[in-house]
Amino acid sequence: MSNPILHTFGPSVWAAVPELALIELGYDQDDIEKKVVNLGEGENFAPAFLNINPQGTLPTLEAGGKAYTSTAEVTSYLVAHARNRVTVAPGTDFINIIHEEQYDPNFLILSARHDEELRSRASGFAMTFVQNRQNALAKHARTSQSAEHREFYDTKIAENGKILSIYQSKAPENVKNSFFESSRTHWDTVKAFILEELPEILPESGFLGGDEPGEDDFHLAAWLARVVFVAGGEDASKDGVRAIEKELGKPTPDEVVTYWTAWSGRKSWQEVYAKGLH
Ligand SMILES: N[C@@H](CCC(=O)N[C@@H](CS)C(=O)NCC(=O)O)C(=O)O
Repeated sequence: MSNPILHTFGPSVWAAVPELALIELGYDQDDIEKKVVNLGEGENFAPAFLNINPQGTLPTLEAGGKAYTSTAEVTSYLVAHARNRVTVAPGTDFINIIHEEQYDPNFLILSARHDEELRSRASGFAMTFVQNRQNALAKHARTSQSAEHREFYDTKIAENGKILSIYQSKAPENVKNSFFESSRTHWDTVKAFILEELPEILPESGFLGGDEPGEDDFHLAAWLARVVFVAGGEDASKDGVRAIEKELGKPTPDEVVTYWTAWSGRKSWQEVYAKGLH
């Protein structure tokens, strides 16, 4: 039987979860074939990829004639099929929580809370990303192969197009203001999670899964790395987490610093974030 195929992309937050897991679980490089789907070019919107994962998201894993189409499914497959019977603490309900839309780490990159932040998004990476996605959606939606994904394309073109029109200053004032409002709420929710929820659940040392990272930790590590990155952090090493203070407006909770420090000593973390946080 052919090896499983992991559809992945270096800068993707959620694809980092199975990337961390593969290393922690002792997979060899040739156990899994990797296929890069460039999200920055909207390659995930190609009908051929939607035929595998109708949501068009990464990570996606094809294994044993089945497609695993969410981060949680992909990662639990990898945990269940680890080489040499490496075992880690199994995932808990925490995985569902960290994937709730209110904590979506991807929205942070696109969000804008006021005009100045909007100008910065509209003249930087976010604009290129949103524009490329809209172009790719329009291109693929025109092809005959896209017919069975019509609803997907219509929804995505409308959602992404709304953000594009805000960036291009073409959206009505009320649409722009409600985007500012939802961006503020989103950041406030993420900050409250870091300041109030995480200190309650993080251990005094080590990981949620014990002395070694468990399944929950793979998800939390990638999430936290992304939030720190959006707050302006690049450095994955020991003190890198402190970049989040620009957003928190207060010291990083000790539990979060300790947790980050534990990850920063792992080979998996050092490899996945070798070129900096993302
Ligand atoms: N809830 C999904 C979210 C996955 C997700 O949003 N992945 C991002 C990359 S980090 C993606 O593929 N986005 C593409 C898109 O939304 O167009 C999961 O956990 O698998």
